[in-house]
Amino acid sequence: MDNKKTEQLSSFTINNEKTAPLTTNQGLKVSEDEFSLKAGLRGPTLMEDFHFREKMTHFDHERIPERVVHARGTGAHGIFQLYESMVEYTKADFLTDTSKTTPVFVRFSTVQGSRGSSDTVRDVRGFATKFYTDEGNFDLVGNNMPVFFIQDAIKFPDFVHALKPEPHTEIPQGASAHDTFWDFIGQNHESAHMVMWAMSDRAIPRSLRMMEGFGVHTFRLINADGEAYFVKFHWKPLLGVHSLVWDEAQRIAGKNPDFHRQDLYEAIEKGDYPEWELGLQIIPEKDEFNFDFDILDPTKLWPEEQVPVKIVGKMTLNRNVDNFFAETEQVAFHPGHVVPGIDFSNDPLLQGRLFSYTDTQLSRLGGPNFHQIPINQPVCPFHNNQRDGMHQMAIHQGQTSYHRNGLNANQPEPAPVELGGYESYQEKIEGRKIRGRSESFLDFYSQAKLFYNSLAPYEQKHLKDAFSFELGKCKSEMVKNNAVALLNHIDWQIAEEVAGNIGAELPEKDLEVKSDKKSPALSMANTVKQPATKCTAILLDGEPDDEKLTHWIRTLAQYNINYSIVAKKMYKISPVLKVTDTFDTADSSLYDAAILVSTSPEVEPSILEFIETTFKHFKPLGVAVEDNNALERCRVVLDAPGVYDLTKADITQFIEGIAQGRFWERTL
Ligand code: HDE
Repeated sequence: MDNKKTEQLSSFTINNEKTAPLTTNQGLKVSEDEFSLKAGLRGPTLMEDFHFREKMTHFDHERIPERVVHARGTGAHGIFQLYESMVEYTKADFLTDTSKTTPVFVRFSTVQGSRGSSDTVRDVRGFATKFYTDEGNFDLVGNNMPVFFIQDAIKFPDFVHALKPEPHTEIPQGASAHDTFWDFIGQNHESAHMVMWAMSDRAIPRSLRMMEGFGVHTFRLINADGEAYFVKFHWKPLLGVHSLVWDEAQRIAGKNPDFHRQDLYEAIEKGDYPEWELGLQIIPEKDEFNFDFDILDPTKLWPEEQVPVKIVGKMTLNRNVDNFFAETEQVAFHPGHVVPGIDFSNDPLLQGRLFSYTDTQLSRLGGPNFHQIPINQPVCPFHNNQRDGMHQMAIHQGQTSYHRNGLNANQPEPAPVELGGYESYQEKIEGRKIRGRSESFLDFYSQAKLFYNSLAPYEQKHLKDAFSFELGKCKSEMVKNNAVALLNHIDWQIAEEVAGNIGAELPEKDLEVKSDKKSPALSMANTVKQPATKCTAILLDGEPDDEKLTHWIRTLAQYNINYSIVAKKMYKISPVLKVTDTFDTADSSLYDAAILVSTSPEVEPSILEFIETTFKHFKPLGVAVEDNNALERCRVVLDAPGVYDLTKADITQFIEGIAQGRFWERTL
């Protein structure tokens, strides 16, 4: 189990649940904490009030700078278990010893918005994992999309400035639907592939538990004989990959901005531990140039049909944090945190990241000792001659703090490679010092087309709608026309449709890349479909039939489906059944499905919108109503796919509908 990390985290805990006197930070017991020291009961507060000053000074400094990007996030602890040894490819201990269980901490995030922004905005999701291995921390700092917007790290500040709220207005929050972002995209066609992912349903995940993760860059694995392989890392969720629909995502952003964070927290509290399998795509060094793309280019993926994903282990998130700030906010990831057997490639985006992540912590976490914060400490011992600095927590003992010392027998001493010392891969490098881009990085459109070709028709429609929405929010004609011009290199039909929707110039024909290649793994249409851990609302209008309701609830529970009983007011239906939400507090967007039970001759008007949006968002709907006309008023078609008349159909048919998730074939 992850005991080592758990023990380490609890080594400096202060538990307010224990009975203890209130003291100052110097340990002085405080006798009065509600009134400041004054000259007379109605007089001015005195400077002398050291307790007031200490309390207020600490409060004034409670916030630290949020992350420049990925500020909005949530995290959890867990474990990683290897299925089979990867000794053929790597000497990394946690990837070769199947008897080991490695503690992990994962932080999921959005990219654009600030710390308080909504969870369900259209954005890339960060998926950063810290493996606390016995050989040191390995951080897999990835995203839920397999490619990135730019090819060279030097463009990252420009890209992020364009993506973030615009500098003159600080608008918009948590959205890329604005001029500077699309201006950047129109001017930088290397973003073509990634912007297709960002406009796809992948950018509005149903749950953090239902997203894939990707290391994005090409890394290296090195085995004990010093042989190297190129590798890409994948996380595959056991619950499948599922998304929201755009209208629903926008509603949730208002109804429950903490939707994803709450979903993850509650699933873990309930024991529905989310799981992902770790997959590796491996290319032997000799095959480096055998592909029609450059494997060092971070705007390219390796199609799974060409380079299969080898499933090697499983990660389970099984413990929520005790304190959000101490753990989730202070965790510091870094793609440069590697262990023996894992090394870098020359991907110019990765190379730049290797600088940025330590640098950013200096201002965010206030100095060079952030590795001493409990969440960041490795579980194996760490010793070196680094000393002092802001917030030094350790008391280093002894006289020497320099390497090659005689006074302390040269301790701590570098470890030879045979004893686990890290050795960089001795790649042969030749070349001229040059600022430039390799020609092999210049095909911007083929994989964008591959992605589009691989999507199901409804996914393609959502993608075109997303482009039309985002560009429709832009004000500059030039920005819109340039973005359409980029789309036109990928697919004329997308460009034409989007141009028509947003009033942009109609693009010239025949500039698109010609290819009908597909990679089925890129579509979410064939993902795992199952009902467990989803959530249904049961709407009560009038007195329900207790027996039937109990039967439904028991069956839902058998399939591990969550439910809320929703009515006009909260009340106890029976000793075991309780209404937990009202028509005011609940909203259809917060559920995967709904059942309407109406025993009154006319359905309560406040439910109508709930039912209408459930249907409009393609979700399963069970109905047991007296007044079928009411359904028509909600624009629900009773014989439409995914609508179940529960006066006739069995609840298990509705549950199959929950497993299916969405009924895209419904037309309004
Ligand atoms: Fe990051 N990125 N990034 N990034 N990134 C940060 O580090 C950066 C990139 C990713 O939950 C920052 O601690 C540069 C790709 C995640 O704490 C910063 C470049 C991928 C997280 C930074 C990239 C990522 C970050 C901000 C281009 C997917 C959140 C605060 C060269 C593979 C980690 C921080 C967490 C965070 C720099 C591009 C993923 C500023 C310079 C590509 C998941 O250092």
